Amino acid sequence: MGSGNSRGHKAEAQVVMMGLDSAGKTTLLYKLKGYQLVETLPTVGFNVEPLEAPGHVSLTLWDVGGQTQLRASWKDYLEGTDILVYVLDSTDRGRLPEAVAELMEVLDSPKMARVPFLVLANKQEAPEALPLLQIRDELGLERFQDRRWELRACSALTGAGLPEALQSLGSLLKSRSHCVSR
Ligand code: G3D
Repeated sequence: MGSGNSRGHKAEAQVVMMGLDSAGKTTLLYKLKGYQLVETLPTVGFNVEPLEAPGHVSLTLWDVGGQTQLRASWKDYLEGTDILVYVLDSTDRGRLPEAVAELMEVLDSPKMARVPFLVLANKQEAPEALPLLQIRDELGLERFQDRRWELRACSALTGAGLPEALQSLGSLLKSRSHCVSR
C-alpha cells in the first residue's frame, strides 16, 4: 500500500488528516481504531498526533483550527504526504467558509500537487447537518482535475460511512502508488 516512501527501513503511506477544531478528527480516529489502528503515540507538539496503522500506514493528525500562528509551518510537514484526509463538520454552517478556505490553502500548496485527497463530511447523522450535495457545491472540488479525490458523508459518532471512507482511502492510496511508480 502507498507510494513506497522510505522512512527508515519500512515503506509507509503518509496519511495526513486535517480539519478545523471540533470537526471530529479525534472521534473519527477513535472509531477507526476499532477497524484497524492498533497503536497511538503521544502527541508531538500541541496540534499534531502521529499514529501507526497496520500495512505500514502512518497517519498524522492535524488540528488546524485556531492555529493561525502555525499555518506558515504546516507546509513543511506536508512533504511526502501520500494522501490528505480533510474532515468537515457538516453542522457548522458558520465556519464552513473558513474550513473550505483552509482546505484550499493546503491543496494549493506546491507540496500537495497531485496528492489525492478524501474529504469527509462528518456529523451527517445530526438533523441539522448540511446535505452532502450542498457541501459539494460549497467546496467546488471539480477544479482539482490534476489528482484523484473523493467526498464522502460519514458520522464518526455512529460509524456510518466509515467503512466506505476506508475503502476510498485504500483506493486513493493505490492510485497514488500507481502515479509514483510510473
Ligand atoms: P477534533 O478532534 O476535530 O477537534 P473531536 O474534534 O473529535 O474532538 O470532536 C468535537 C466534538 O464533535 C465532540 O463533541 C464530538 O463528540 C463531536 N463529534 C465528533 N464526530 C461527530 C459526529 O459524527 N456526529 C456528531 N453529532 N458529533 C460528533 P463534544 O461535545 O465532546 O465537544
